[in-house]
Amino acid sequence: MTRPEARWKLRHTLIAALLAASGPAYSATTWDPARPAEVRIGSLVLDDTQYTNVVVTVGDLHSFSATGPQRTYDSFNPANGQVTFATLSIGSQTFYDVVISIAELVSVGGASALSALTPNDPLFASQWHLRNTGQRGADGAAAKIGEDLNIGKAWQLATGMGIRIAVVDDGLDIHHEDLNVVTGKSWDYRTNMYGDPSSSSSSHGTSCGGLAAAIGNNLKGVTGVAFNARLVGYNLLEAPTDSYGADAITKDLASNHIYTNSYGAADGTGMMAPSEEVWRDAITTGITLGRSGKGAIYTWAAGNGAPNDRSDYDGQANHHGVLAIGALNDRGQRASYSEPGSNVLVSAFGGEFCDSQTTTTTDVSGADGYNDGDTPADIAGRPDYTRCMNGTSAATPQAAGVVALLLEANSALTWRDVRAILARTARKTDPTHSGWSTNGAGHPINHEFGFGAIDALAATRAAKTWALLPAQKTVSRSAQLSRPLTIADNAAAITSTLALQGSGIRQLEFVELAITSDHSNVGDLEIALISPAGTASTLSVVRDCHDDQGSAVGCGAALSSGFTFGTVRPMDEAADGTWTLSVRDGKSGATGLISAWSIKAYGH
Ligand SMILES: [Ca+2]
Ligand SMILES: [Ca+2]
Ligand SMILES: [Ca+2]
Repeated sequence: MTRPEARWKLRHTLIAALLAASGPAYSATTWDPARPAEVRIGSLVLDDTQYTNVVVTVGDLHSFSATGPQRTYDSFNPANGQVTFATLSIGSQTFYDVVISIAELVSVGGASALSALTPNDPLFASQWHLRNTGQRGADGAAAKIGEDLNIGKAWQLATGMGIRIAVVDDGLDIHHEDLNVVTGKSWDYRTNMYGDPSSSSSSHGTSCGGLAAAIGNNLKGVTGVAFNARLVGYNLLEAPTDSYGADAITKDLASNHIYTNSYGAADGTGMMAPSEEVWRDAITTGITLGRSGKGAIYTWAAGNGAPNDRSDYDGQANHHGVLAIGALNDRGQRASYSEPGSNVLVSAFGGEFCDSQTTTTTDVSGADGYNDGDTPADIAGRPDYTRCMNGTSAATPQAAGVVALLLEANSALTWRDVRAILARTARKTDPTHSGWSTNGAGHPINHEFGFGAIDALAATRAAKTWALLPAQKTVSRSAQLSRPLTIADNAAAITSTLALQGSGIRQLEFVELAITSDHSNVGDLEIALISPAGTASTLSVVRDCHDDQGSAVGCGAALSSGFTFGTVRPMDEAADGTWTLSVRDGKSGATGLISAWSIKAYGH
């Protein structure tokens, strides 16, 4: 408790400091200069409770901002006794993000359970992925109430304030009225310099950016998941070289917290697509050096190639350093196009197609983009917005937005903590789906959804009290094969085992499987890795591959120089024990041998 004299001094310091700044008028928490001892707080969030008309005396001023963007909530941190006010009005002046210590609590007017925040953005009501009230799609079918990110209450805890998200895509409309873009820090790969990454056709990135972080509560357009986060745009897809691909995901690494990536290997072909070494090196740099060593977070689209494709065939989605995101429709089912896979961490909402129900977000301003103002299927009279964004492309920036909430709620989280929180707090969506099982650590898992639908409230709450994971351990082991394994043609599965002891990993985070085989058509192969606890990760299924024109072709000897799969499914299981590789050739004709296989376990 501060002594009275000191309090008087601090109060005068505070008021003088506040009055020296300037900002637009806004009514919320108020301070009456005639009663300088007291601040009247309209609504204060602590844990799961909102307190109203809280009157406190001020101990110390820690910081404030004279300009927005403002928070939309006031919060009390019991750990340090500090209150953060979204806005504080003194007479006609308003200040933002004012942080004080409370000297004394004078009175509390009321208390109620935490309520959902309803942003005032006019198109929020159609953003079913944020609040699913059973909105009807273009086909007249109603969405399933509650199948959404569960974010309304989470916004009382965090909104992405202070977090910067890089949208790596085909561009970003940096002049859009509803996007908060950091000035001068977007990159144009057409000229390979800072500049304007947008074009008349950069609809995809502009829609992704809005899903992640369109400005919320500004009486305009839509609401982003992290509606107080800021964006930069990198138009990699305008010049998609390997070196630019590595550059884009490490650009301004000291300033970006999250890189959201809604692109990847060709969809629908069934072909294996290894990642490039320069790209893997860039991810390693990002998760090692980003966020002052806590690691940048990479959200990655699982892919839209179902039913013929799996995300397991995508060497980027297989990387342990990315969070692969699947897509759900407005009924909480896997979207028809969303690729299943052992690497899918969690799912967000992509909808199906524009003639049924998709997501509503920002579009390239004016007569460009998805909505040119004259597209009957799209939002009439609002050419700066679209209701036709879909895909794992739409789900992935939603995940990035939720990650921004987590990082605001707890800036100490490493990228691995973020992955663990998303997995452990995910909701078991489409619970009667036959693919659900429980892994050895008790987590529900499903190849089609990962650990389930992202639950923003559960994740944000968990972030606030999260005990950081210990340092990561890794261990690699190769199977000891006395001779190459023959895969019997169109026959029963063969198995091979690998004993892992002394890893020191009590809780797995990720497991890689590398297989080298000369099999001449990998599309004949069903491949699964079974953990010591018995959790099976399907990594390849029998299929036809397709070329760019959609014609059936062989899948080729894609394992001839080795290929690395990845799985999150054994998360939190112990690593030690017997790992089993199961391989079945399900088509007669092509044959081959497995000459080597190995695993690399990541955990703690
Ligand atoms: Ca808005
Ligand atoms: Ca437009
Ligand atoms: Ca065969």
